[in-house]
Amino acid sequence: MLRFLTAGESHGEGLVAVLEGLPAGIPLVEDDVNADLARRQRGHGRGARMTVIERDRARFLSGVRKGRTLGSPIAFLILNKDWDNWRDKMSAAPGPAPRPETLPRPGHGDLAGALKYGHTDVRNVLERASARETAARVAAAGACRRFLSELGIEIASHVVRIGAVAAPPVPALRVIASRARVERSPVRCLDALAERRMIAAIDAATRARDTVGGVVEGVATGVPVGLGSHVHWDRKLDGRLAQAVHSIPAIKGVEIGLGFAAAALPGSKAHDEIYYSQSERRFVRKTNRAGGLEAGITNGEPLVVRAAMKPLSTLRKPLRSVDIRDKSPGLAIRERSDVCAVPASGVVLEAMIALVLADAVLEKFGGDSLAEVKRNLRAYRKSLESR
Ligand code: EPS
Repeated sequence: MLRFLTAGESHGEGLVAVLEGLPAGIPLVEDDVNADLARRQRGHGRGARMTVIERDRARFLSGVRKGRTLGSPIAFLILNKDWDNWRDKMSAAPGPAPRPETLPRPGHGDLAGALKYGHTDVRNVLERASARETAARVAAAGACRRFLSELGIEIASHVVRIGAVAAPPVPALRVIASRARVERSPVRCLDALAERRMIAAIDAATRARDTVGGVVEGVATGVPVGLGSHVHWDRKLDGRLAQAVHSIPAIKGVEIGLGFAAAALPGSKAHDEIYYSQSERRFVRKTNRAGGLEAGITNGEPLVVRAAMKPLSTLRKPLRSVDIRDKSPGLAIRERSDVCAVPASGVVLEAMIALVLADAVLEKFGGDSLAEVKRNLRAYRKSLESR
Protein backbone atom coordinates (compact mmCIF):
# COMPACT_ATOMS: atom_id res chain seq x y z
CA MET A 1 0.00 0.00 0.00
CA LEU A 2 2.39 2.60 1.32
CA ARG A 3 6.07 2.36 0.47
CA PHE A 4 9.00 4.46 1.51
CA LEU A 5 12.71 4.51 0.94
CA THR A 6 15.45 6.65 2.40
CA ALA A 7 18.95 7.42 1.17
CA GLY A 8 21.84 9.38 2.57
CA GLU A 9 25.05 9.08 4.53
CA SER A 10 25.41 10.86 7.86
CA HIS A 11 28.09 13.25 6.55
CA GLY A 12 27.05 13.13 2.91
CA GLU A 13 25.43 16.01 1.09
CA GLY A 14 21.95 15.29 2.36
CA LEU A 15 19.16 12.84 3.07
CA VAL A 16 16.35 11.83 0.75
CA ALA A 17 13.06 10.08 1.44
CA VAL A 18 10.50 8.95 -1.11
CA LEU A 19 7.00 8.13 0.09
CA GLU A 20 4.65 6.46 -2.35
CA GLY A 21 1.00 5.61 -1.83
CA LEU A 22 -0.45 8.50 0.16
CA PRO A 23 -3.81 9.58 -1.27
CA ALA A 24 -4.42 12.89 -3.02
CA GLY A 25 -5.95 15.90 -1.32
CA ILE A 26 -4.20 15.79 2.07
CA PRO A 27 -3.36 19.30 3.26
CA LEU A 28 0.43 19.32 3.66
CA VAL A 29 3.02 22.06 3.98
CA GLU A 30 6.74 21.77 4.66
CA ASP A 31 6.27 23.23 8.13
CA ASP A 32 4.16 20.17 9.13
CA VAL A 33 7.23 18.02 8.56
CA ASN A 34 9.77 20.54 9.81
CA ALA A 35 8.09 20.77 13.20
CA ASP A 36 8.82 17.06 13.72
CA LEU A 37 12.37 17.43 12.42
CA ALA A 38 13.01 20.18 14.96
CA ARG A 39 11.59 18.02 17.77
CA ARG A 40 13.91 15.18 16.74
CA GLN A 41 16.99 17.35 17.05
CA ARG A 42 16.35 18.39 20.63
CA GLY A 43 16.93 16.70 23.98
CA HIS A 44 19.41 16.96 26.81
CA GLY A 45 22.47 14.89 25.94
CA ARG A 46 22.58 15.65 22.21
CA GLY A 47 26.03 16.51 20.85
CA ALA A 48 27.36 19.43 18.83
CA ARG A 49 26.09 18.09 15.52
CA MET A 50 22.46 18.43 16.59
CA THR A 51 22.76 21.44 18.86
CA VAL A 52 25.13 23.64 16.88
CA ILE A 53 25.61 22.46 13.31
CA GLU A 54 22.35 21.18 11.84
CA ARG A 55 19.00 22.89 11.55
CA ASP A 56 17.05 20.19 9.71
CA ARG A 57 14.46 21.32 7.20
CA ALA A 58 12.82 19.19 4.53
CA ARG A 59 11.96 20.44 1.07
CA PHE A 60 9.26 18.77 -1.00
CA LEU A 61 10.67 17.97 -4.42
CA SER A 62 7.47 16.35 -5.69
CA GLY A 63 4.04 15.06 -4.82
CA VAL A 64 2.60 18.24 -3.29
CA ARG A 65 1.01 21.15 -5.14
CA LYS A 66 -0.44 24.28 -3.57
CA GLY A 67 -0.48 22.74 -0.13
CA ARG A 68 -2.21 19.46 -1.06
CA THR A 69 -0.83 16.03 -1.87
CA LEU A 70 -1.26 14.91 -5.47
CA GLY A 71 -1.31 11.16 -4.89
CA SER A 72 2.06 10.89 -6.62
CA PRO A 73 5.32 9.99 -4.82
CA ILE A 74 6.44 12.66 -2.37
CA ALA A 75 10.20 13.22 -2.39
CA PHE A 76 11.78 14.95 0.60
CA LEU A 77 15.24 16.50 0.66
CA ILE A 78 17.12 17.41 3.84
CA LEU A 79 20.52 18.98 3.24
CA ASN A 80 23.30 18.26 5.75
CA LYS A 81 24.92 21.47 6.90
CA ASP A 82 27.88 19.38 8.10
CA TRP A 83 28.59 18.49 4.46
CA ASP A 84 30.70 21.64 4.19
CA ASN A 85 33.11 20.09 6.74
CA TRP A 86 33.10 16.65 5.12
CA ARG A 87 33.03 17.42 1.41
CA ASP A 88 36.59 16.17 0.84
CA LYS A 89 36.28 13.01 2.93
CA MET A 90 32.85 12.05 1.61
CA SER A 91 32.91 13.23 -2.00
CA ALA A 92 31.57 10.78 -4.60
CA ALA A 93 34.27 11.82 -7.05
CA PRO A 94 37.29 9.53 -7.51
CA GLY A 95 40.41 10.67 -5.71
CA PRO A 96 42.84 9.75 -2.95
CA ALA A 97 41.15 7.99 -0.02
CA PRO A 98 41.50 9.66 3.38
CA ARG A 99 43.23 7.73 6.15
CA PRO A 100 41.02 4.67 6.80
CA GLU A 101 39.30 4.20 10.16
CA THR A 102 40.05 0.67 11.27
CA LEU A 103 39.21 0.29 14.97
CA PRO A 104 35.54 -0.76 15.10
CA ARG A 105 33.34 0.33 18.02
CA PRO A 106 31.77 -2.50 20.03
CA GLY A 107 28.00 -2.12 19.70
CA HIS A 108 28.06 -0.21 16.38
CA GLY A 109 27.76 -1.80 12.95
CA ASP A 110 31.44 -1.07 12.20
CA LEU A 111 32.91 -4.58 12.43
CA ALA A 112 30.06 -6.74 11.14
CA GLY A 113 29.38 -4.29 8.32
CA ALA A 114 33.04 -4.09 7.26
CA LEU A 115 33.33 -7.90 7.21
CA LYS A 116 30.06 -8.33 5.35
CA TYR A 117 30.69 -5.68 2.67
CA GLY A 118 34.42 -6.20 2.34
CA HIS A 119 35.33 -2.69 3.50
CA THR A 120 38.73 -1.85 4.92
CA ASP A 121 37.54 1.53 6.22
CA VAL A 122 34.72 1.27 8.75
CA ARG A 123 33.53 4.76 7.78
CA ASN A 124 31.97 3.06 4.76
CA VAL A 125 29.62 1.35 7.23
CA LEU A 126 29.17 3.83 10.03
CA GLU A 127 27.97 6.61 7.76
CA ARG A 128 24.79 4.75 6.89
CA ALA A 129 24.44 2.95 10.24
CA SER A 130 24.25 6.39 11.86
CA ALA A 131 20.96 7.52 13.35
CA ARG A 132 21.19 10.53 11.05
CA GLU A 133 19.08 8.44 8.66
CA THR A 134 16.12 8.73 11.03
CA ALA A 135 15.68 12.38 9.99
CA ALA A 136 14.54 11.10 6.58
CA ARG A 137 12.08 8.72 8.22
CA VAL A 138 10.68 11.51 10.38
CA ALA A 139 10.17 13.68 7.29
CA ALA A 140 8.24 10.96 5.44
CA ALA A 141 6.27 10.11 8.56
CA GLY A 142 5.31 13.77 9.01
CA ALA A 143 3.18 13.45 5.87
CA CYS A 144 1.62 10.23 7.22
CA ARG A 145 0.91 11.91 10.54
CA ARG A 146 -0.92 14.73 8.70
CA PHE A 147 -2.98 12.13 6.84
CA LEU A 148 -3.81 10.22 10.04
CA SER A 149 -4.81 13.36 11.90
CA GLU A 150 -7.38 14.07 9.14
CA LEU A 151 -8.92 10.74 10.20
CA GLY A 152 -8.84 11.56 13.92
CA ILE A 153 -5.73 9.47 14.69
CA GLU A 154 -3.17 11.26 16.87
CA ILE A 155 0.30 10.05 17.86
CA ALA A 156 2.55 11.20 20.71
CA SER A 157 5.43 9.91 22.82
CA HIS A 158 7.26 10.52 26.06
CA VAL A 159 10.37 9.26 27.80
CA VAL A 160 9.66 6.74 30.55
CA ARG A 161 13.22 5.81 31.53
CA ILE A 162 16.76 7.13 31.23
CA GLY A 163 19.38 4.83 32.69
CA ALA A 164 18.24 3.82 36.19
CA VAL A 165 15.64 6.61 36.42
CA ALA A 166 12.05 5.59 35.62
CA ALA A 167 9.01 7.88 35.34
CA PRO A 168 5.58 6.82 36.65
CA PRO A 169 3.10 5.48 34.05
CA VAL A 170 0.87 7.97 32.21
CA PRO A 171 -2.43 6.99 30.52
CA ALA A 172 -2.37 7.25 26.72
CA LEU A 173 -5.02 9.98 26.55
CA ARG A 174 -2.97 12.14 28.90
CA VAL A 175 0.16 11.62 26.80
CA ILE A 176 -1.76 12.94 23.78
CA ALA A 177 -3.18 15.85 25.78
CA SER A 178 0.27 16.73 27.16
CA ARG A 179 2.16 16.97 23.88
CA ALA A 180 3.14 20.61 24.35
CA ARG A 181 4.41 19.88 27.86
CA VAL A 182 6.51 16.96 26.67
CA GLU A 183 8.23 19.23 24.17
CA ARG A 184 9.01 21.78 26.89
CA SER A 185 10.85 19.12 28.89
CA PRO A 186 14.57 18.82 28.02
CA VAL A 187 14.20 15.04 28.30
CA ARG A 188 10.61 14.83 26.93
CA CYS A 189 9.37 13.46 30.25
CA LEU A 190 6.03 14.31 31.90
CA ASP A 191 7.08 13.83 35.51
CA ALA A 192 8.96 16.77 37.04
CA LEU A 193 10.89 14.75 39.62
CA ALA A 194 11.91 12.05 37.13
CA GLU A 195 12.87 14.79 34.67
CA ARG A 196 15.34 16.32 37.15
CA ARG A 197 16.83 12.92 37.92
CA MET A 198 17.07 12.01 34.22
CA ILE A 199 18.95 15.23 33.47
CA ALA A 200 21.29 14.43 36.37
CA ALA A 201 21.84 10.91 34.98
CA ILE A 202 22.78 12.32 31.56
CA ASP A 203 25.11 14.88 33.17
CA ALA A 204 26.75 12.11 35.19
CA ALA A 205 27.29 10.06 32.02
CA THR A 206 28.79 13.11 30.30
CA ARG A 207 31.20 13.66 33.19
CA ALA A 208 32.16 9.97 33.12
CA ARG A 209 32.68 10.25 29.32
CA ASP A 210 30.10 7.52 29.01
CA THR A 211 26.63 7.22 27.40
CA VAL A 212 23.20 6.34 28.76
CA GLY A 213 20.12 4.61 27.25
CA GLY A 214 16.46 4.49 28.17
CA VAL A 215 12.89 3.66 27.24
CA VAL A 216 10.38 5.69 25.21
CA GLU A 217 6.66 5.11 24.96
CA GLY A 218 4.60 5.94 21.88
CA VAL A 219 0.81 6.11 21.89
CA ALA A 220 -1.82 6.51 19.20
CA THR A 221 -5.45 7.43 19.88
CA GLY A 222 -8.47 7.42 17.59
CA VAL A 223 -7.28 4.19 16.00
CA PRO A 224 -10.29 2.31 14.55
CA VAL A 225 -11.00 -1.31 15.43
CA GLY A 226 -9.76 -3.70 12.77
CA LEU A 227 -6.36 -2.54 11.50
CA GLY A 228 -4.05 -5.49 10.84
CA SER A 229 -5.30 -9.06 10.83
CA HIS A 230 -5.14 -12.33 12.73
CA VAL A 231 -5.20 -14.45 9.56
CA HIS A 232 -1.52 -14.53 8.64
CA TRP A 233 1.78 -13.83 10.40
CA ASP A 234 2.87 -10.98 8.19
CA ARG A 235 -0.45 -9.17 8.46
CA LYS A 236 -0.44 -8.97 12.26
CA LEU A 237 -0.10 -5.32 13.19
CA ASP A 238 1.85 -5.99 16.39
CA GLY A 239 4.47 -7.83 14.33
CA ARG A 240 4.59 -5.04 11.76
CA LEU A 241 4.99 -2.43 14.48
CA ALA A 242 7.70 -4.45 16.22
CA GLN A 243 9.69 -4.76 13.00
CA ALA A 244 9.40 -1.06 12.25
CA VAL A 245 10.30 0.03 15.78
CA HIS A 246 13.17 -2.44 16.07
CA SER A 247 14.66 -0.96 12.92
CA ILE A 248 15.35 2.32 14.74
CA PRO A 249 19.10 2.42 15.46
CA ALA A 250 20.06 1.30 19.00
CA ILE A 251 16.61 -0.14 19.80
CA LYS A 252 17.08 -3.49 21.54
CA GLY A 253 13.56 -4.22 22.80
CA VAL A 254 9.95 -3.49 21.85
CA GLU A 255 6.92 -3.94 24.06
CA ILE A 256 3.20 -3.56 23.35
CA GLY A 257 0.82 -2.87 26.25
CA LEU A 258 2.03 -4.63 29.39
CA GLY A 259 4.78 -6.21 27.30
CA PHE A 260 7.28 -8.26 29.31
CA ALA A 261 5.44 -7.49 32.56
CA ALA A 262 2.48 -9.60 31.37
CA ALA A 263 4.63 -12.73 31.58
CA ALA A 264 4.73 -12.41 35.38
CA LEU A 265 0.96 -11.95 35.85
CA PRO A 266 -1.87 -14.49 36.10
CA GLY A 267 -4.29 -14.49 33.14
CA SER A 268 -6.96 -12.89 35.29
CA LYS A 269 -4.79 -9.77 35.65
CA ALA A 270 -3.29 -9.63 32.17
CA HIS A 271 -6.35 -8.98 29.98
CA ASP A 272 -8.99 -6.30 29.47
CA GLU A 273 -12.56 -7.28 30.29
CA ILE A 274 -15.18 -6.40 27.69
CA TYR A 275 -18.16 -4.08 28.33
CA TYR A 276 -20.70 -2.48 26.04
CA SER A 277 -21.38 1.25 26.22
CA GLN A 278 -25.00 1.91 25.17
CA SER A 279 -24.38 5.65 24.96
CA GLU A 280 -21.32 5.30 22.73
CA ARG A 281 -22.78 2.25 20.96
CA ARG A 282 -19.48 0.42 21.09
CA PHE A 283 -17.56 -2.25 22.98
CA VAL A 284 -15.27 -0.72 25.58
CA ARG A 285 -12.55 -1.74 28.05
CA LYS A 286 -11.78 -0.30 31.45
CA THR A 287 -8.12 -1.26 31.20
CA ASN A 288 -5.68 -1.33 28.27
CA ARG A 289 -3.19 -4.02 29.20
CA ALA A 290 -3.16 -5.26 25.60
CA GLY A 291 -1.95 -1.85 24.38
CA GLY A 292 -4.74 -1.65 21.81
CA LEU A 293 -3.84 -4.88 20.00
CA GLU A 294 -5.33 -8.37 20.25
CA ALA A 295 -4.33 -11.15 17.83
CA GLY A 296 -2.58 -8.61 15.63
CA ILE A 297 -5.75 -6.52 15.19
CA THR A 298 -6.40 -3.09 16.71
CA ASN A 299 -9.24 -3.29 19.22
CA GLY A 300 -10.23 0.37 19.35
CA GLU A 301 -8.28 1.20 22.50
CA PRO A 302 -5.20 3.43 22.30
CA LEU A 303 -2.09 1.83 20.87
CA VAL A 304 0.79 1.71 23.38
CA VAL A 305 4.28 0.78 22.15
CA ARG A 306 7.51 1.04 24.12
CA ALA A 307 11.05 0.85 22.80
CA ALA A 308 14.24 0.26 24.79
CA MET A 309 17.31 2.10 23.52
CA LYS A 310 20.75 0.83 24.48
CA PRO A 311 23.40 3.38 25.48
CA LEU A 312 25.02 4.75 22.31
CA SER A 313 28.16 2.89 21.31
CA THR A 314 30.36 5.89 20.50
CA LEU A 315 32.20 6.54 23.76
CA ARG A 316 34.55 9.37 24.60
CA LYS A 317 36.34 6.82 26.78
CA PRO A 318 36.46 4.07 24.15
CA LEU A 319 36.17 0.32 24.71
CA ARG A 320 38.78 -2.23 23.68
CA SER A 321 38.81 -3.22 20.04
CA VAL A 322 41.06 -4.78 17.38
CA ASP A 323 42.54 -3.10 14.31
CA ILE A 324 40.94 -4.81 11.31
CA ARG A 325 44.14 -4.39 9.24
CA ASP A 326 46.71 -6.19 11.42
CA LYS A 327 44.55 -7.60 14.28
CA SER A 328 46.52 -5.64 16.88
CA PRO A 329 44.63 -4.59 20.00
CA GLY A 330 43.63 -0.94 20.37
CA LEU A 331 40.90 1.39 21.53
CA ALA A 332 37.79 1.85 19.39
CA ILE A 333 37.46 4.97 17.26
CA ARG A 334 36.26 8.02 19.10
CA GLU A 335 33.82 10.18 17.22
CA ARG A 336 31.97 13.32 18.19
CA SER A 337 28.55 11.98 19.21
CA ASP A 338 25.58 12.22 21.58
CA VAL A 339 25.71 11.16 25.24
CA CYS A 340 21.99 10.40 25.16
CA ALA A 341 19.56 10.34 22.23
CA VAL A 342 16.63 8.81 24.10
CA PRO A 343 14.41 11.94 23.91
CA ALA A 344 14.96 12.08 20.14
CA SER A 345 14.22 8.39 19.74
CA GLY A 346 10.68 9.07 20.99
CA VAL A 347 10.09 11.29 17.95
CA VAL A 348 11.45 8.53 15.70
CA LEU A 349 9.19 6.01 17.47
CA GLU A 350 6.21 8.25 16.65
CA ALA A 351 7.41 8.32 13.04
CA MET A 352 7.56 4.55 12.72
CA ILE A 353 4.11 4.21 14.32
CA ALA A 354 2.76 6.79 11.85
CA LEU A 355 4.25 4.97 8.84
CA VAL A 356 2.87 1.59 9.95
CA LEU A 357 -0.56 2.97 10.85
CA ALA A 358 -0.91 4.94 7.61
CA ASP A 359 -0.12 1.75 5.69
CA ALA A 360 -2.65 -0.27 7.72
CA VAL A 361 -5.33 2.40 7.29
CA LEU A 362 -4.86 2.41 3.52
CA GLU A 363 -4.98 -1.39 3.45
CA LYS A 364 -8.33 -1.39 5.27
CA PHE A 365 -9.98 1.73 3.85
CA GLY A 366 -8.26 2.12 0.48
CA GLY A 367 -8.95 5.25 -1.50
CA ASP A 368 -7.02 7.37 -3.95
CA SER A 369 -8.19 10.62 -2.39
CA LEU A 370 -8.51 11.72 1.20
CA ALA A 371 -12.26 12.18 0.61
CA GLU A 372 -12.58 8.57 -0.52
CA VAL A 373 -10.67 7.23 2.50
CA LYS A 374 -12.85 9.34 4.81
CA ARG A 375 -16.01 8.04 3.11
CA ASN A 376 -14.88 4.44 3.52
CA LEU A 377 -13.92 4.95 7.16
CA ARG A 378 -17.25 6.66 7.93
CA ALA A 379 -19.22 3.82 6.33
CA TYR A 380 -17.22 1.23 8.28
CA ARG A 381 -17.75 3.07 11.58
CA LYS A 382 -21.49 3.24 10.83
CA SER A 383 -21.59 -0.50 10.15
CA LEU A 384 -19.94 -1.15 13.53
CA GLU A 385 -22.62 0.85 15.33
CA SER A 386 -25.32 -1.42 13.98
CA ARG A 387 -23.60 -4.60 15.24
C1 EPS B 1 25.60 9.51 15.35
C2 EPS B 1 26.60 10.39 15.75
C3 EPS B 1 26.36 11.86 15.87
C4 EPS B 1 24.89 12.10 16.12
C5 EPS B 1 24.16 11.41 14.98
C6 EPS B 1 24.21 9.93 15.14
O1 EPS B 1 26.65 12.53 14.69
P1 EPS B 1 28.11 13.09 14.39
O2 EPS B 1 28.99 11.90 14.31
O3 EPS B 1 28.01 13.82 13.08
O4 EPS B 1 28.44 14.02 15.53
O5 EPS B 1 24.60 13.47 16.22
O6 EPS B 1 22.84 11.81 14.93
C7 EPS B 1 22.48 12.64 13.92
C8 EPS B 1 23.36 13.25 13.11
C9 EPS B 1 21.05 12.83 13.80
O7 EPS B 1 20.61 13.53 12.88
O8 EPS B 1 20.33 12.25 14.65
C10 EPS B 1 25.87 8.08 15.14
O9 EPS B 1 27.03 7.70 15.07
O10 EPS B 1 24.92 7.27 15.01
